[in-house]
Amino acid sequence: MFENISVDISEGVAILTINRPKQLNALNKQTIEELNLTLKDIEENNEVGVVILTGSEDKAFVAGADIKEFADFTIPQGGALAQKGQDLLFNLVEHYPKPVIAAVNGFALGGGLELAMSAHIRIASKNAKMGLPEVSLGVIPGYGGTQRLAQLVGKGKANELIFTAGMISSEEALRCGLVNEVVEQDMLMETALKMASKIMRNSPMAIRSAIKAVNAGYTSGLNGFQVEIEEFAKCFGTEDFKEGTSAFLEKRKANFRK
Ligand code: DAK
Repeated sequence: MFENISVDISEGVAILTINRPKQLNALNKQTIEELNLTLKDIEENNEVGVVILTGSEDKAFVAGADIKEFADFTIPQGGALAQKGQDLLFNLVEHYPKPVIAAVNGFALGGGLELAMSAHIRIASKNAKMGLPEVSLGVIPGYGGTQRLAQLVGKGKANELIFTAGMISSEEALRCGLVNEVVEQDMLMETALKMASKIMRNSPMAIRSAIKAVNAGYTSGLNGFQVEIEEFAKCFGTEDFKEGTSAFLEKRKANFRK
């Protein structure tokens, strides 16, 4: 159905694969739009509890924004595309109400690392290489990279990675907190699926609230503690809360709806 992505939904997990291997899965406008449409569709799909984002083949997750597309941009075009891209994809992923795991299977550079950083959790294969090389092209990260990298690894390390335009190994990414876990490449999807299945044992409504509360602390104008109180209170009115507490008291496993 789509030209640049494939979607595979099974057992509550939607695997979205960016599928432009000849361009190392570089993100062009069309791919961003296809991801946007698919994510919006999946948001309404009660059969899906977790989304996994990955890249096709074993060389790249996403090797950046498609350089051919922005090579001759003007200042207004750059600003418009950055805004549109952030709205259509990167902010959508960060605030997505279902957990999004990035399975980083190779190069995650520029816009590719920015996409992985928008996800809630990152698992990388050993061969993955990550970096924000934008300044080597005369631009800065435009899809939230200056903000999200600093949030994940701290300002000093983010500055180093951005200013040097260098790439780091998956092991270094693990050490600095950029990824949650590193595994052999042939274990990557299995590990992501295992994590998805652990997540799906829990209340989707509570997880949705947790996503809102955690993100609020990183959103200017919002007080994360206050949002936590509000979301905490809302939980007491949910079916999931009734099911979770009843299951505990009845000494059985909770059976939450997706
Ligand atoms: N865009 C387009 N094509 C790409 C690409 C990219 N980002 N990365 C790789 N490719 C293409 C190559 O051109 C090559 O195509 P052909 O020449 O075969 O037609 C093919 O993928 C295979 O790549 P290589 O031959 O280069 O493969 P190698 O193994 O030698 O090297 C590499 C792998 C990942 C080290 C190398 O491909 C590389 O350095 N790629 C570029 C990495 C990079 O600089 N990425 C862009 C970062 S900047 C914006 C918002 C955000 C951004 C921009 C604008 N606006 C809102 C306007 C973000 C910018 C970035 O992401």
